[in-house]
Amino acid sequence: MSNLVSYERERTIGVITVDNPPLNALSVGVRQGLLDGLAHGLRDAGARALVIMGAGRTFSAGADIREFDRPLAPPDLNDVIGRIEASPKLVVAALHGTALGGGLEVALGCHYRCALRSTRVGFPEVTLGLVPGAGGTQRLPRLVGAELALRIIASGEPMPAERAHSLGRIDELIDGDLRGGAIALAERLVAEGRPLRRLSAIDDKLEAARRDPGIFDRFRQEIERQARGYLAPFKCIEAVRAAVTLPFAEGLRRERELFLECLASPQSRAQIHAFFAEREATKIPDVPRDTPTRPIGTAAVIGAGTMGGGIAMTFANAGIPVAVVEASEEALDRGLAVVRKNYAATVEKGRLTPAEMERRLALIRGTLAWETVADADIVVEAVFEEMAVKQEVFGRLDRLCQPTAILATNTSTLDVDRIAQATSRPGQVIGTHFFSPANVMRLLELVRGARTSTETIATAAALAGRLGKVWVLAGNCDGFIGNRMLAGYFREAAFLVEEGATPEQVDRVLYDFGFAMGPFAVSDLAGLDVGWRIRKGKAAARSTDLRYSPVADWLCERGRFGQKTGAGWYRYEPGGRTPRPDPEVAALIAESARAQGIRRREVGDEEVLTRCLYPLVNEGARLLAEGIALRPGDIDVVYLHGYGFPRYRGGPMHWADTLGLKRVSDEIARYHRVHGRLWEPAPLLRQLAEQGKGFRDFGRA
Ligand code: T1G
Repeated sequence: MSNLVSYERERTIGVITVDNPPLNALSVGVRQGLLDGLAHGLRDAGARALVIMGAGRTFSAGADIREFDRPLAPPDLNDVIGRIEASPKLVVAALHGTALGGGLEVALGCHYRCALRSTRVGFPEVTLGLVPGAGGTQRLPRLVGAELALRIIASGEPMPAERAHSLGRIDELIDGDLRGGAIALAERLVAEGRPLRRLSAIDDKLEAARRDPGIFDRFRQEIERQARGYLAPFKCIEAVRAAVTLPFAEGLRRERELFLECLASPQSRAQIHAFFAEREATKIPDVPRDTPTRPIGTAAVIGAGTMGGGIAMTFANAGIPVAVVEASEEALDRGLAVVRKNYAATVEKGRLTPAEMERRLALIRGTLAWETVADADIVVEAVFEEMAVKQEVFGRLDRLCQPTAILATNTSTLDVDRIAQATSRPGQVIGTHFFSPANVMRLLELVRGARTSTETIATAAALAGRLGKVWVLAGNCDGFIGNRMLAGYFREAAFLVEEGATPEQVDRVLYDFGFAMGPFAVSDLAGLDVGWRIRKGKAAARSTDLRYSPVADWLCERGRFGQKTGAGWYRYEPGGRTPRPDPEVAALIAESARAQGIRRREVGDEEVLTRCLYPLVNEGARLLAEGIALRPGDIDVVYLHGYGFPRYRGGPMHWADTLGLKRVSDEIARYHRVHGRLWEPAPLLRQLAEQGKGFRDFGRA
């Protein structure tokens, strides 16, 4: 037996154990080991039945995703599962941890399944741009019916074992010793003479769908909106439809066709890139995994505004008691009322019980007494975005907080080092840039100052995990990673409409690319006054020789802040959120063009797309060269989780690689010739392009 899969018999039950840390991925060695283990069990005359289980923390997390960038080596997982299912001896799958993807498909090839209650089972393939490729789309419908199988497979969501048990996906829940429980179950099934339940041969559960083939089109319509632009969810529907309309063997062949089509798609490569980039982002070269961290038992947030309230909710959602400090009773009451309203809305949607809402609210303590921060292990400042205000707050916190407390700033653009200088503990100061709404958006930019200690970084990273955040470590600069890159995106959008495009054309192009909203609709949603205040703060420092579009300022001067005032780049019906083109805005844009001597012209969609997205790539290359971002994948993670970049494109840097950096670099050079200094190509981008490389090669020898 290989060291990846072992076989031993206990009484009359042969136990086949997969041991491929950390997650028993079904690598080629494991697949071969399963075949060998099965053959051993069938030869073992003393074994009347078999159990298949996983060692370590989980049954199996599925196929080894790292094998997907090369031709799939034999033995094929379908063959392995087919042999398990055809076994003349009864086979029980014993599940714990996560039985996902191919792992769950192996379990479905077994005749019975048992699991610890803590187990989660699911088909996450669709989140990788794939469909289950080893019989999952053919066997699951035969177990739970086509309609439920559609939802399970196209959602990619794992399911707790108890719910799976109620649906018949798991036959028995085991408490305590899984191995012992599985062996006992196998012995009982044999003693009772229970049949070898081969799902490939059972199709009574498909009758309902055969009588109502409309379920597939209804389901397609149901997911149309949120799966817009994605390929895999719709291929999942086709695979399940094949289970209903074709004999098993043909259905399996159809599934394999769909799987290979998805595997070869740029969408799957992008989503697999995102999967690994999210994990790579948590590896900081000078902050190893065993860096000591400080325990975070209690927190405090300074400021109960939109950000402060959302951050407080994030702590409460993680079960961490949090004090919220405000300057006035009125501001505090307003902030806490918003928190309660947010929770109530979640309860309304059925995603939180009233009891759980009260439990979380009880963890949030509003106060005007700054002394409350004295026992906090971390304090997150979320006050007005003005340096003087933040420095005053940090000086006060430094005096009031316990010596070991971490002082975090939620600033979105200001200099973390200057904030840290207001304290006697710069090593314990870090940027924690939450994205609004903080209790919903998963991205957290951790910003290391020049003197932020590795222990502080490690502690903040561990906390980010507890808060359910996807975090990326950024160096300290104006705008860190995300906002610094975003400046060019909005700048070019404003320039394009002065040159002849319209706000609705620009928004449509970015929407069609895959963003939920284009730049003008986003600005109206977020509020134009936010950027206006920042621009006014920097007006003195702005280079006068660089093109600048005043239209956004003009809109703000007219009180057009966006949806909240009923008008911004678009106008809105009272209480409405549908953007409507506004002739008044078109006139302002034309006036700005005239004042700058810009001759308006027809602007094509391709130019709109590249003029808006290439600045992200160009600035991203600069961030890499400056060390503000450690990896191109880190930048992609920021944009996927913080800015709604479509996941099936992989993020701006991955997307640029799919275009080829030579093309991107040449087009940026052309824009540089036409539009001047703002389009100065980043040296790293040009260098990679000249070497025929991609960002994927950055940092590799
Ligand atoms: N293949 C290869 N590596 C994997 C892996 C996998 N399936 N799953 C995790 N890893 C690596 C991961 O990159 C990280 O590496 C380490 O393991 C720990 O992972 C044929 C086609 C199971 C919920 O999509 O969702 O089966 O950074 O940090 O937080 O139909 O891992 O340490 O070097 O995520 O405890 C379907 C993917 C595959 C599951 C555990 N399966 N994994 O989370 O650990 S396609 C999946 C996860 C398939 C079949 C189809 C999570 C987890 P490193 P981690 P975790």
